[in-house]
Amino acid sequence: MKTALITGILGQDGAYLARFLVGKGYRVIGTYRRTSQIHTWRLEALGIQDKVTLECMDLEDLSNQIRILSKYQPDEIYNLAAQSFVAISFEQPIITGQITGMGVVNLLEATRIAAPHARFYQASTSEMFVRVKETPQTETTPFYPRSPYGAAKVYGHWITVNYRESYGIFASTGILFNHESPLRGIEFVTRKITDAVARIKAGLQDKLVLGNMAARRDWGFAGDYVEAMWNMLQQDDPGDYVVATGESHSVEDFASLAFEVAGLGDWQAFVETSSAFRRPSDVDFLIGNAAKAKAQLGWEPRVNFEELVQMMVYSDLGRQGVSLKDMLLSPGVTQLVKDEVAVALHPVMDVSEAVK
Ligand code: NAP
Ligand code: F7E
Repeated sequence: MKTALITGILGQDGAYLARFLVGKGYRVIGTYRRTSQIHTWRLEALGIQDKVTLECMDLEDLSNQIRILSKYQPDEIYNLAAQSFVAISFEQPIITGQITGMGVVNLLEATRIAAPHARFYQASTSEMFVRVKETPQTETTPFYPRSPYGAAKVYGHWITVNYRESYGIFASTGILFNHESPLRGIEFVTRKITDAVARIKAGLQDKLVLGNMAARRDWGFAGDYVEAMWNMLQQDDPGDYVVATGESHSVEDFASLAFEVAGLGDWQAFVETSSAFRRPSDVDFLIGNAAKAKAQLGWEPRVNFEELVQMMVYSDLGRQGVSLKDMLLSPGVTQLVKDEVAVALHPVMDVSEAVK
């Protein structure tokens, strides 16, 4: 049985990756940082909280990491932990650099010292491109980050490449474009929108206030993207891979479709904008070219933009107690969407009749 260690297991990608690896028969060790409360809601939603071993490990503490890697001797290490919210990185640039940047070299050092044969995955990001030099972006597009988060990730990316080239560590990076899900953190724009849409539908809120609605992103489904991470570590050689859908939509497109899916009509009746949600510098337009991942990993996204919006809106409607039966039975809703809604909702609502 192979052992995988996932940092950031309590985050969105950590939970989906853990579900995927448990399904493949791995022993999964998931690490989390110490906070006053361990939030395991994502693992519970995915039904795997008792199928993984949780260990407290902070990306800032090298000695902690050496002890954990020595204890478990993982075959694969997935470094998903980070201060991952771009907006807050402008307010907390130093801690972002320490966790999202220096945290990577800590874990690489721990790997070199305590588990040098482990295969290592680093969560790189499209936020490294930003002031884009080429459209769509590929593995060879030059980086030009425009946030403390993006700058920290560029360091994390290059130090991973450096450990591969200097010490022969099997270290790969996935340059992932935005990926979302019903388990996305509520601070990110997609989930902020779908949560607000559900609350408006349930009569708990009447407005949604957003920032830059013209920003365009290449949005995919997290459940698809974690499979690409695993695939990268199964190759004969390590490498760097862009993972994206190749489609770009604006925040306005996302909001407009979300209100439509919930049957609320015109989004403009509910949405306001405020400079409070604008960033000192933003990313206007990103779109990825995942041709290398397709050719070498055989990876392709299964969930399209409309399905992604649907699964997020329906999950949030269910969380607010709105009946979903008629919506889920409508012919435009695919089985994939129904299945993910059922997963996201099973702790709070049984939608089994509607998803058969
Ligand atoms: P997420 O939901 O924010 O999860 C990140 C996890 O890292 C959280 O569980 C967080 O703990 C943990 N963490 C933060 N600081 C830590 C520290 N000092 N030590 C140990 N753990 C710490 O992010 P995600 O969306 O799953 O993304 C996973 C990774 O992919 C991140 O590295 C992110 O930067 C990167 N990425 C994400 C996207 C995307 O669109 N989702 C795209 C490209 C790259 P708490 O739960 O306690 O906060
Ligand atoms: O913003 C605009 C905002 O915070 C998307 C992280 O997973 O993906 C994520 O970073 C866009 C930006 O994600 C609001 O200005 C408008 O242009 O959802 P977001 P992000 O910054 O793209 C990358 C790939 C990562 O690596 C990151 O870890 O939406 N926007 N109004 C807003 N954004 C937020 N959060 N809130 C608003 O009200």
